Amino acid sequence: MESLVVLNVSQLNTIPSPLFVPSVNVACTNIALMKPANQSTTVRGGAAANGNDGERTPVHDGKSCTETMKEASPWWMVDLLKPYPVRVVRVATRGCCGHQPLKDIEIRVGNSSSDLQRNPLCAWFPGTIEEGVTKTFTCARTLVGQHVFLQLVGVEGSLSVCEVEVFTTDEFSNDRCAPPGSSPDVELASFDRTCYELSIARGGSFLDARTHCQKHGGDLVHGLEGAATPFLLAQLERRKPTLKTQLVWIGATKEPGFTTRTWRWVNGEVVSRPSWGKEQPNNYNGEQNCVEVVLRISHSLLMSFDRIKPKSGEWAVMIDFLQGAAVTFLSNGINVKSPSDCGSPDKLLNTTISGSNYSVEAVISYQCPLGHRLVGERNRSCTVNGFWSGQAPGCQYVDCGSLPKLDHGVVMLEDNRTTHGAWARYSCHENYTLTGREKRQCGDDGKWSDEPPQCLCESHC
Ligand SMILES: [Ca+2]
Repeated sequence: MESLVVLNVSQLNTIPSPLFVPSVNVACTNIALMKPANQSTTVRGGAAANGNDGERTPVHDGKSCTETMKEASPWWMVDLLKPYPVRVVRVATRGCCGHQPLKDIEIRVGNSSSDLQRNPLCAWFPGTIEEGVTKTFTCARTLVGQHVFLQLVGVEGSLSVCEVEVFTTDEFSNDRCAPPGSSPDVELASFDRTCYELSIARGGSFLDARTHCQKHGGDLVHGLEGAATPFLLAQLERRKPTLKTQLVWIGATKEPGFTTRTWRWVNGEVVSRPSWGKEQPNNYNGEQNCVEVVLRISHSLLMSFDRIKPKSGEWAVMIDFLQGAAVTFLSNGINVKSPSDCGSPDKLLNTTISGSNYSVEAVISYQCPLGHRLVGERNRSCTVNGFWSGQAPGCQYVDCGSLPKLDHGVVMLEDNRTTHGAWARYSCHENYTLTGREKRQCGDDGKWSDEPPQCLCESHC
């Protein structure tokens, strides 16, 4: 499964985009992969989750693509779990026959999960999209949002797609997360610029789990907060059929001692508000060394217990994913491969970039055509994370207009222009002296600098 995609957007572009015209290859990561998905209705095995399971096959076969019932303006949605700058969405359509092709599709990116029409429009496609193809849509401008919607607008029909990929330059690609010499059964996922390893095919004690994670340069998953928890849960949910076991160690233990109630993450920080499962922790008959936590966002997390006798007297925490017996585990903070460079930087219409060194710590600068002002930061640097700092600046055309004539003198335009950065030079006729500034420049605000000078009489005027 590819995790890093190099898109030459100018080749793939299907929708005219007035602002974003990338002329370079931009390394993008698919951030829709296995995130929570939803749709207006579901029929014939066409679950919303089929739309971002990483399989692009155009043959539905009752399980591979999404499908809604025939209805007015059907939609499909993915929750990216945090807002991302989104620019490219790629849709694999369903193959020939047996289902109506997509027609009049709209793609929206925004932060409203309930009122999809409130989200800004990324792209639309009037007419019918070919069957069994992968079509790339480029947002007219970069949109920052947590939810990406596809909708057949004003159409009475059934929405069926086989894979939707949402690309950003703002997230690690999984291949940056791979520990050296990792085996093929290691599943990687990245979120919020943190790499996670899902050791779904393994089992063992808390200590086994922790040792394994540390060998891979990380530790058992810890410090869970914010959207990282629903992210990991969604990852596990999607892998349910392949999980060796149904209980998952996470990196928290109770401090030793009978009276203490303090739980700590493996990095030493206190677990501030553990959300224990029902009747947990209980250390039933002194036979348990684990306690289940309930992740509040899912109805599928219920209590259960394992049968491992405590060895150390410490308790560890597991996500009780489903009822089960043995233990698998998650790891985070694994060694992220240090990137050697940031790849080609993105740029907006009209801008040019000087500097061709894209390695870490290199600085590039953006230029605008003559007569335009630069909007944003001129310079960007390649950070150690492998991302360019800040945002690509834009260019705005500025014209300060012609200047009034000067009494007893002349005003000359250098380069014969009145646009941004242009200079006007004043001079006086014979016997007159110039008072004030000799030169004025067209500035960012569309106005000439300073006040106009005057030509004052010396004598014999
Ligand atoms: Ca699929």
